[in-house]
Amino acid sequence: MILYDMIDSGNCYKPRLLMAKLGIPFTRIEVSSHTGETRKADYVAKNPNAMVPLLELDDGRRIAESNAILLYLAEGTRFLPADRYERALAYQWLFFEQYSHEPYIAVRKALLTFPESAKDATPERLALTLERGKKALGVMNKHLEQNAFFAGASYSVADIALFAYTHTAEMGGFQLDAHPAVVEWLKRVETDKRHVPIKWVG
Ligand SMILES: N[C@@H](CCC(=O)N[C@@H](CS)C(=O)NCC(=O)O)C(=O)O
Repeated sequence: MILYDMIDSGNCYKPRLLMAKLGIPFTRIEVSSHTGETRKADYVAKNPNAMVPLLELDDGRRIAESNAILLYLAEGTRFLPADRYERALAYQWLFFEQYSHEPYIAVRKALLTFPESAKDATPERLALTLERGKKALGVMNKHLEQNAFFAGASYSVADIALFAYTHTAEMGGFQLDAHPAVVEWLKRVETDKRHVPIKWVG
């Protein structure tokens, strides 16, 4: 399989982390938004939404959207709960990550650290992303005060999706110390077997 990838992207880290844990070999092709490669015609022909990650299967079919890629790779493994309710919880947290977490926590980090995003870092946008990102961390913390992981009793794709940008949230100006159950969960994720850091390239 080929992963069209961007090394410092949390969305791209999600499939890299799962493939590392599953021991799935893959070819990595760097397509960086920093240099505009995601918007070049040959890449847009592969993913009309002009974003990474994109997984290309051995038969040439492709899957976009990091969480859809996670679900594809996790099918039949310990990373997707077999129980119907727990599987629905995994979906719940994947949708939460994309609608209530990533647009604030990932975006605020990009606004503060990507030179090409500096022009978009208006005080209003920084204030909104801070408020909504803190809310998301609060929701996670409340869940984790009662549960070790997000979907049932064990580590799943939901933990991978939420770990991707939570572990670097401080780069976006969020204080993780204010969310102690989140800090404990980050340690649990980092010590789960075959964990790799964000810049692991296979
Ligand atoms: N919802 C998408 C979001 C992917 C996304 O935001 N990718 C960024 C890198 S983290 C990107 O490719 N941006 C392209 C651009 O800004 O031109 C997913 O989860 O895969």
